[in-house]
Amino acid sequence: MMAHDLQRGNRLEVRAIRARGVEVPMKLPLGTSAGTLRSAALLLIDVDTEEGVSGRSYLFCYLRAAAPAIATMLGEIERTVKGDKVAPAELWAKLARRFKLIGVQGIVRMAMSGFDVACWDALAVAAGKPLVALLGGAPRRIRAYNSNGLGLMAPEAAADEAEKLLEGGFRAVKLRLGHPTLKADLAAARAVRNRLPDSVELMVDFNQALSLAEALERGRAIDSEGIAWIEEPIRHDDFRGCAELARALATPIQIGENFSLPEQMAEAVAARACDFVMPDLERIGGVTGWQRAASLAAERKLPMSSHLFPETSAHLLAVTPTCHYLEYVDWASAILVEPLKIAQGEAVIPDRPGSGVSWDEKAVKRYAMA
Ligand code: SMN
Ligand code: MG
Repeated sequence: MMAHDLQRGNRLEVRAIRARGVEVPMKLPLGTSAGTLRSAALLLIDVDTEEGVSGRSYLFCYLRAAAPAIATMLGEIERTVKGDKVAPAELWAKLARRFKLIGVQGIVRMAMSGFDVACWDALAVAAGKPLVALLGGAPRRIRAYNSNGLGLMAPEAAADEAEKLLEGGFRAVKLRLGHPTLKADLAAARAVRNRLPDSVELMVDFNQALSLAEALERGRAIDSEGIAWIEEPIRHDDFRGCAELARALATPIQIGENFSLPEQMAEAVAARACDFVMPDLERIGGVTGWQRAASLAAERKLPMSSHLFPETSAHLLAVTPTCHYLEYVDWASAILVEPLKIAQGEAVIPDRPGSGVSWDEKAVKRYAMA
């Protein structure tokens, strides 16, 4: 009903899409089992409308080389929707038809998602409401875990870093695992768990490092270590394997950052692949895709967290029936006029029009990709 009203009342028309790449250093390196990241390649998107309102979003490109490729896809999106009404669901459908042959996946889907998020921002700005209000909620605090740093590292170094990550009042942090041996994973998890107060939750993320047999073995070893969830222990799309782990292990299995659109999430959920879900804004299909993902999670009563993009995800989690945790990373803070605030370990949704994302142009210039 709301989407319908919005589209009827809304007069905005797409004029142009601008995209710029920046590479911001991470304060703490992110050492995952699939490689170490020391900087974040972000693509900043502005959707300009004929009415003078602009909507903004950013994408996390993983690889610097992906930024110009995604920008090129945004050029194709602009050619496809220029002059159309800013009606996200209709724009998504039109673009999905346009990209049917290449496939709505990979960077095509990321470009579409980034465009969708910027369109929703424009609608909220035009309505003079925070995004959360446009979606039927109200600004509130969202419990967050600190996901900066805490990569694959030696046990004592990990424990030291984990302690520092509690600054800002965080009561949950995430440790990356997937060391060469079970022994090393267990040592890192134990060192961090023992250093943190009992009231602090500790999640672990394998980034798909393990075979199913290894995951069963390491999962059983971790089961008695007081871990809040085991994330992506095996290939992200092995839903049968994930379901076996979810059945065998006491610790909840968390997946979702690799769900490609709500359709794939529906397959995972149907396979009972996990206990918790954590869709990613740029892979689930932007705000439009997130809303369907939230419905799927609600139907199955699955606690739902976010992956990256804490600024927009905070608005979305506030209207997600099974809202669980916001994943907090500070990567975009370097180029935002008003970085997302964390108070007592909770994200504070800004009470101003839109998502609150706007560019600090001086910083954008400093970190601009060549
Ligand atoms: C992650 C996120 C972004 C880049 C690499 C790894 C990780 C997470 O899986 O969930 O934070
Ligand atoms: Mg992860």
